Amino acid sequence: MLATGAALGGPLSRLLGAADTVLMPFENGERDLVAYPQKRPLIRMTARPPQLETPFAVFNEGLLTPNDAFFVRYHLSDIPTSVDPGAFRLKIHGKVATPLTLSLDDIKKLAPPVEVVAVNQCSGNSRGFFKPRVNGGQLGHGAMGNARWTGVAVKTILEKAGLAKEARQVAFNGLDKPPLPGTPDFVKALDVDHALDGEVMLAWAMNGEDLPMLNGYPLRLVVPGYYGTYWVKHVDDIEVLDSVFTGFWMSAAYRTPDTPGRSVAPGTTAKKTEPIQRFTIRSFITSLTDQATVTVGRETVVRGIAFDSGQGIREVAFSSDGGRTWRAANLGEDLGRYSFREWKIAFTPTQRGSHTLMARALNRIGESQPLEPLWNPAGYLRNVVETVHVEAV
Ligand SMILES: Nc1nc2c(c(=O)[nH]1)N[C@H]1C(S)=C(S)[C@@H](COP(=O)(O)O)O[C@H]1N2
Ligand SMILES: [Mo]
Repeated sequence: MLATGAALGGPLSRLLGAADTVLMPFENGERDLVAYPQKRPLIRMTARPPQLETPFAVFNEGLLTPNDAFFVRYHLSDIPTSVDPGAFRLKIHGKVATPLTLSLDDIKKLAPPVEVVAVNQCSGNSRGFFKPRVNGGQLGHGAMGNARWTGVAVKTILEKAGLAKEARQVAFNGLDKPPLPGTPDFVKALDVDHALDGEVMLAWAMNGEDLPMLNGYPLRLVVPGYYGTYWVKHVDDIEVLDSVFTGFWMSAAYRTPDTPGRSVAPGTTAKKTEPIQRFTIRSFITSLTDQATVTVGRETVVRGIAFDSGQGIREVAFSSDGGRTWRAANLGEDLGRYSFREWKIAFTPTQRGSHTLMARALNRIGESQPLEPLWNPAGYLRNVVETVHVEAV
């Protein structure tokens, strides 16, 4: 199937009804759907390293994103494809009283496991919609997922090692390696206070099962409310530093303008930047896709999801007239403040023709989504109110 699709070329294979490509709604949006180990067919953005996006329909199936549908993001091509759980060791070193070398069994026995339902989202999720366009993976809305994570608080590990007084940041490194000596290794750092907050954890399970290899087996960092770039996969090295970490992936990459809204005028650059931090607040309609048809005079229940950086969703407003009037949706089950929150609302079109549907979330500290997109050079943080056009017949 796959070889045929590739040989025939995308548009033709779509005509023939082959299900092996999808078209994202922006320029150069054609992508292959490819199944990797432990994964169902996902939208492939790059092959080396694998970068896979979740088909958006998955977000309407349930609040937790199944492991085999969860997106995959890597920077470096030398990624682990198998890890021996018996031989795996995690090192904790640097500004600590007692450097540690822990096996997976040691780690699982450190303390009763902690659990959180939390969204992992790439900073560049939805980058393909930026206008003007920006460099980087041209992603749709599928570089996010919500899972129940089980593991040990990083606090527990750091306290076992004993932090030195001068400890300032904690750097996390994983098993993936740069393909060439000159390429900087993927290492991310958190301030000590953040690493000690009891929420940042090293997870070994996702939705009750071992992490899929492509999502960081056997251990990954979970940083609730923060962009995926901090969620280091295959973590085997934790170094406590007495200074601010200056590696490439903190000091040059994954930075946003140090301006209100972390945005600049489209097409311009920022004078000052800072490391990317927490999620912006977002919401999506998941039950209806663009160009779907609805029936005049018949009630349609519109469903969607909302999330923010952990303040908690207070309200989701829904509009079926392009933002002229809004009604509050009903919020669904609360799986915790870092989770997707479901919302639903009844919609009965009274007139034939096109309807512009929108959802806009508000959180407990008054943050909401802008009606006009904000812009930054790296294409991060998109959270404009999204629209879905449906046809009432
Ligand atoms: N070891 C390692 N961890 C990593 C990365 C990486 O390149 N290497 N990419 C990060 C980025 S930018 C994102 S968005 C998330 C994606 O997590 P996922 O692949 O499990 O969906 O992993 C993060 N952790
Ligand atoms: Mo990312």
